[in-house]
Amino acid sequence: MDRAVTVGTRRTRWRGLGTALLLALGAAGVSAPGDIPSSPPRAFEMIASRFSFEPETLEVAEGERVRLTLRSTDTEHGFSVRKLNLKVAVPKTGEPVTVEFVAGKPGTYEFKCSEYCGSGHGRMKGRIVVTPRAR
Ligand SMILES: [Cu+2]
Repeated sequence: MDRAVTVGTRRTRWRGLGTALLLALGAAGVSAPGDIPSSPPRAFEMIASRFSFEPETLEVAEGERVRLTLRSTDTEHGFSVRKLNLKVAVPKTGEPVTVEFVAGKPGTYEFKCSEYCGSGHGRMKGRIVVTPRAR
């Protein structure tokens, strides 16, 4: 994977279509059919440190494209969302890691640290809450 330094050039893009997820590394844009919005992604930043994520909860709207930038303040952590088939390492250098995804369906998507980081690793988790769009 590309290991450039800045957020803008280092990116893993994920697209979600309902429960079917496609991984497109380095894709230049989102052109998937269906209900993917063409608006720019909603950006969030998250700090990983022993033994929590800050913020612990992200709230996004159904179908919204999300760009999440993670940083570690201490050691190597990981960020994984099993229901979104998403997993990324968050290096101990503090270098930012950006993931993009679309949370297609309303619900709660738990995420957790996927890299053993010490005694509290097991409680290092949080959630993405996807709220339904008004229809
Ligand atoms: Cu951990």
